[in-house]
Parts: sequence; structure tokens; C-alpha cells
Amino acid sequence: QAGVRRKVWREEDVRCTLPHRDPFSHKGSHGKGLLIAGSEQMSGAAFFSARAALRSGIGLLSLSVPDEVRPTIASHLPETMFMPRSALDFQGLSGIAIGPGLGREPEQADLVRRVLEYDSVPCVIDADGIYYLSGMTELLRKRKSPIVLTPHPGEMAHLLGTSVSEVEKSRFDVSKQFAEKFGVYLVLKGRNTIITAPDGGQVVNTTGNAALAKGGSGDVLTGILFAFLLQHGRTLDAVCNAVYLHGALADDLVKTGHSQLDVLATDLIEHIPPVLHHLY
Ligand code: NPW
Ligand code: AMP
Ligand code: MG
Repeated sequence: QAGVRRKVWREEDVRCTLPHRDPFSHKGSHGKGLLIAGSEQMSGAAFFSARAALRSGIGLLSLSVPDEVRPTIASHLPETMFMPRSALDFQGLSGIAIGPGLGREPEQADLVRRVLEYDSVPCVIDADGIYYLSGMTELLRKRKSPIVLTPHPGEMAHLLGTSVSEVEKSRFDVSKQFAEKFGVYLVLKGRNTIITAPDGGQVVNTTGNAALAKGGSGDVLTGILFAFLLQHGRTLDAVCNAVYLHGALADDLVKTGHSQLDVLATDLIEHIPPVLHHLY
């Protein structure tokens, strides 16, 4: 088909594009990220994203969770700093991620709007952060810095006001239309996740298996992607590498002592070191 640009992302692509740490770098060189995630009912999602970001090389991570859950989650995330929801300050950050376990009250929509309006740094929007986006498409279009959206088919269908089967029937076309129209990087998740750049170029991922079909998997991907986004020079490389690594974690776990039934989100995160060691 004329004009179709699609590529499969392979291990050699990851090897060529993973950023290497400058020996004279310091923590500020590798991204100062703010993750806005979690709620009383879904504190785990914030933990998964935060810990996955730390395991994926982010230099400095601040996490904003509701005050009620902060003491518990902080005890599990000693490397993370915390920023109260009531005192969010985006100055000095190099990127923002929002959505995992956030909840869907209107106050959460205001947070997403504020992230989109602060357009000097890249952002990742996932999960509940995607819920109200259909009312903010002008902000998507106008934002100057990169936006990465990571919907699963249910979230994509909600965003478009259509059904999951309509999305799944035309995954490539649906992704391309949305990414081009709103100028975003779109990660349409599922078996063979499709990554679409704002220029309509598309990359297909082949890693991953049904071990990932369990609560928390997507939250792990958001953390890896956020960390890579702040370290790679090129947004598309960061996104493709994150999706590849996330799938590769599940593939390697089922080859080395796990079954597709028993893999947990926490197992994915703790398996980042050996898989990154192999790729790096
Ligand atoms: P059905 O009914 O299952 O067939 P939601 P969510 C449909 C947080 N989490 N993949 C699906 O169809 C997340 O971060 C917290 C997935 C259903 O209608 C979010 O903030 C956890 N869904 C929040 O929970 C662990 C598909 O979409 C709808 C699909 C809600 O996120 C879990 C589900 O979407 C979770 O990560 C597909 N391929 N195809 C924690 N421990 O804190 C169709 N659907 O309502 O957004 O639910 O993804 O769980
Ligand atoms: P979420 O629904 O947000 O938790 O995201 C689920 C993650 O797991 C996404 O990255 C999906 O691509 C991945 N995933 C879920 N089910 C499968 C599957 N059957 N095969 C491969 N990847 C999957
Ligand atoms: Mg999710």
C-alpha cells in the first residue's frame, strides 16, 4: 500500500538506541520526573509505575499520591520523593506522567488539564488520565512538547466514543488517525502493541505474552516508558524500547521458572535488571 510506513521493533533496534550513561553524568542528567498516580483504592498502581521508573534509570522521581496513602506507599519506595496533591509544582521538572490508579472524579480531570497546559516538558498519560481526554482534544493539539498516550483497547474505545470491537478491527487505522489528528504518540496496547508517531509512522511490537493479562501490567509499562522518555533523545525510540522491554520481561520470566499464570506486576519490575543487562 502506498504511503504506509510500518516497522517491527527488534532486539537490534533496542541495542542501537538505548541511551548510555555519560560517565560524568549526575542524577539530574537522567530526568527529573513527577508521577501523578494512585488513589485510596488503587495505591498499587502508583507503586508499580514508580518502582518500574526507578528500575529503568530515571534520575530523580517525585510521586504525587493522595495524603491518605502516602505513609504506606512511601515505606515501600524509599528512593522516591513525594509532592502533595495540594501543592503541585511543575517548575524544574523534565517530564510528567499521570494516570495509573488515579481515579475518575472530576478533580482528577483538572489534574490532567494542568499537565496538558504545562507544555514545556514531555508527558505520559495513561489509564484514568485518558478518561476525560475526549473533552480536552484542543489541548492535545496545541501542546508543544511530546504527549504519549498509552490506552488499552477499552480506553481507546472510550476515548473515541466507539466500541472495543471497532477499535480491535482496525487497530492500525484507528491509531494512525488519532495520532495524526491530535499530534500525539499513541501506544495502542494488547498483543502486538502498535506505536504510532504524530507523523503517522507506525511500529509494531512482537514481545510479550498472556502473562501480562493481569492487573498492574500496564502500570509497569507506564513507569518504564516514563523513565525512558526522560533519558532518550528521540521520543519514538524511548516509547518503542519501553514497550519492547515490558514484553521481553514477561517472555523471559516464562522461560526461566514462571508460568503465564503466576507472573505478577512486581515480578515484571524485579526482572528488569537481568533483561536490561542483556540488552544494554
Ligand atoms: P472487559 O469487561 O474486561 O471485557 P478500565 P482498568 C475493556 C488501575 N489499576 N485490556 C474491559 O472489558 C489502572 O491504572 C490498578 C483491558 C473493561 O470494560 C486504572 O487507573 C491496580 N481492558 C484503573 O485501575 C491494578 C479491555 O476496558 C474496560 C481490553 C482502571 O483500569 C489494576 C477496562 O478498562 C489496574 O491497573 C483490553 N485488551 N479490551 C492496582 N493494583 O492498584 C477491552 N477492555 O475500566 O479502565 O479498567 O484497565 O483495570
Ligand atoms: P493494562 O490493561 O493497562 O494493564 O495493560 C496491559 C499490558 O499488558 C499492555 O502493555 C498489554 O499490551 C499487555 N498485554 C495484556 N494482555 C496481553 C497478551 N495477551 N499478550 C501480550 N501482551 C498483553
Ligand atoms: Mg492500565
